[in-house]
Amino acid sequence: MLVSKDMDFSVEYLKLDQLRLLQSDRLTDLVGYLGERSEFYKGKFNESGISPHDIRSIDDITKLPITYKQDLRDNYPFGLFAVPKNELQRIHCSSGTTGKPTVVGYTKEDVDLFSEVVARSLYAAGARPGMQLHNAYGYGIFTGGLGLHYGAEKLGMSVLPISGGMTARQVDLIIDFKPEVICCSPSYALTIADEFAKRGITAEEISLKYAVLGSEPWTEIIRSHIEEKLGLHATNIYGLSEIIGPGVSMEDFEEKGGSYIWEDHFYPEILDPITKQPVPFGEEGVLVITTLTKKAMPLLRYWTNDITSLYYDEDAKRSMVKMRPIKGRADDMLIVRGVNVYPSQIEEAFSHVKGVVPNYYLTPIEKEQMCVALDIDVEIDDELVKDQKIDTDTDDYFNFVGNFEKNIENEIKKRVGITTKVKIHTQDSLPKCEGGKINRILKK
Ligand code: DLL
Repeated sequence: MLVSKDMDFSVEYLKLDQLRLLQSDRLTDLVGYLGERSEFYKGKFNESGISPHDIRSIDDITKLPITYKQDLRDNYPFGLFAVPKNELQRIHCSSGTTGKPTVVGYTKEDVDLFSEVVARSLYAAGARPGMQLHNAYGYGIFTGGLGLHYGAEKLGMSVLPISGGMTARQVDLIIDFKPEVICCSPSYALTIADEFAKRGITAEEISLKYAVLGSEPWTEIIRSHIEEKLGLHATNIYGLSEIIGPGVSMEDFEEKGGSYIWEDHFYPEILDPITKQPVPFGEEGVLVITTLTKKAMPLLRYWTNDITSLYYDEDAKRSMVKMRPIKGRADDMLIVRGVNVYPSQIEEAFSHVKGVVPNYYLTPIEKEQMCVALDIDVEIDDELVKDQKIDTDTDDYFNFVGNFEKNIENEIKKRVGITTKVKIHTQDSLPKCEGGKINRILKK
């Protein structure tokens, strides 16, 4: 697909055998490159008795060692770089909150690649050259702000680099500048949507047509709230700083449901979290990615810790593989009385109870370092309460609230298999996302 004279996205439509040939060529080149230039991978190859010559096609990828976040930490800050520092054009760090950050370096070619995959992602999201992007991702060492910025410019869009926070000002500028596209975390898009609603501005009056949302897990209930309140197509963008940043995988605005992995650059595998062996195609496991074309800090089989599965969609426009929405990071999994639970599963259960507003927090209750219960605070739609036509200080209201909470608890029990204690709150009363990623798990 030729988007403009210097932008050609036709690789997204390659036939599978041609794609595998491209990936094979790129992987063999990469392994040779790392064997010559990366002290870290030379060591890894020696340890596992591999010679770069053993890798002849993409099917040999499972012979290669897995790279973990701990490898980046152990080699902080620049130990995984395959180029000298004077060949770098940019440095980003992970947004991790504990310990030293993980550091990622980019050559000029890498920055170009980053812009290309983000431009492709924006295009899949519905953005087109000439449109304006309201970029509410954080600028700074986080890859979201600059990543989307360069990608949008590459696509030929104009960018308002507003960054996250100061919601009232965000909304003022959306009203005045009339951008067609917005990007931010899904939880921050909800906050922006609430601010429009508070001002009495309806979806039809808002200029935005497309929202490019990611950096945290989200489900269909959040999508439908955002789409309805802002009157746009909301699509999912995935990525992680270690691999490049946003733009590893992207949903198409006319398809939704799952996102293409730009596998000409990022080769995906799904491994079993315990055995670390590939699972049968289509089954769930940990997403592991090999960067086929990066120069400054290529990674072989990087263990993202994100849980998903791969699939092909018969009606898909492009030929690349898709992944289902990330269920969560393996670290975010709660074990409630022996049952494994991701916050996204609770969020999904909310969508089966009419009137739940997906602003929620989970508090695991621990006894002797085991999670024995889960308390849930979640908001209820004002309209649903108004429709009851009952005073809030009456027994009838008390019963209505009790029944609503029970409905949610039952839905969670049915779908997730755990017993929870749900407390509902009036709309807009729980803390909102102020920009950036939200943490929905609270510690008691
Ligand atoms: O969050 C990069 C990014 C920026 C992606 C803007 C999308 C949009 P990190 O801070 O390194 O990078 O965090 C990466 O965030 O491993 C996932 O656990 C989570 N994550 C990112 N995108 C999604 C998504 C950026 N669409 C970590 N769905 C990843 C679910 C996501 N989780």
